[in-house]
This record gives sequence, structure tokens and C-alpha cells, in this order.
Amino acid sequence: MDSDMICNCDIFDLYSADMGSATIAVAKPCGQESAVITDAADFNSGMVMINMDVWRENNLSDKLLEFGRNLPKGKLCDQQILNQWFRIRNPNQLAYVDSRYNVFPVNCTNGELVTDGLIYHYSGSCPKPWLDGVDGYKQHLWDAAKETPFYEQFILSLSKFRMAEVVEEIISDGKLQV
Ligand SMILES: [Mn+2]
Repeated sequence: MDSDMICNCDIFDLYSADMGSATIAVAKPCGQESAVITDAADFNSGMVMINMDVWRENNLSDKLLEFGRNLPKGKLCDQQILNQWFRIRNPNQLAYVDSRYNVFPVNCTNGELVTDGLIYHYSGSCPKPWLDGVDGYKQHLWDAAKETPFYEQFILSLSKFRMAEVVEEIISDGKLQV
């Protein structure tokens, strides 16, 4: 899982999902940024479940690094490599799990926000939950943050960051002469 994801479920349910004989399982996220839905990258690689026995047996780390070196340079890094290798070249090694395992806080194609996500992904240009965020999404981060030992440190860093932003805004508005 990416570090910008919050798990809102019992991860064992995902771990127990049937991958069949696939090497990796991914979620085709609802609300995925349209920029990443291209021929090169159809699924998002924020959450990838890997059958590590098969991965190691087939020496896939080395194979994919070598494969990636020969791909045209793109902005999507591992996502492009994984899409090309599994979705385009080896689709029988790819399985899909419930799309709610990778939910973006932006509108889905039908214009609805998904609020029953199992894993939320505050990816790329999506509204960040520690800034303004999106109602129905941002509280998942805060609920999780409160459970961590670094919650107070998090709040303190955030308040310093926000204070700097506010001061910058005031200066740029000309309300404060420095
Ligand atoms: Mn991410």
C-alpha cells in the first residue's frame, strides 16, 4: 500500500480474497484521476497484493526492473511498468479485487463520491485530508491519526505549516508590511 492510503477495513478480508492463479491483485479504483487512465496505466498501483512465492520463483523484481528500463519514460513509474507487464503482456497473471480497496476522494464517472470505501487513497492532486480535504473522506485520516503515538506531533507540525501559509497570504495581500 502507498503511504497516502488509509485502510478502513479489516485487512484480512483483502488478504483472504481469491486471487486464483494470479501473481498480483489490484483494484480498479472508482474516482480514479482521469489522467492516470490511459493505455499505459489502467489500474492504479497504490494497492497491490502480491503472491510473493510466485513473485520470487519467477524473479520478478529483476525482470520488471529490466523491463522498465526499456519502456519509454513516463510519469507513472511503477504503475506504468506493472500495467504493461501484467495487464498488457500477462493478463492471466492479473486479478482484480473489489474497487472499494482503492477509493479516490474525487467524483466517480457517475458523479458520485464513494463513501463506503475499504481503503481510501489521497493520491496525487486529490484534495489532501490534512488541508481542506473532502467531507466524507478526510475524517478517515484523522480517526487513524488519533490512534498513533505521533498524533500531537502531527498536529503541531500542521499548525506551524498552516501558520506559515496564513502569514504568507497576509503578506501577499499587502495587509502586512514586512
Ligand atoms: Mn498514492
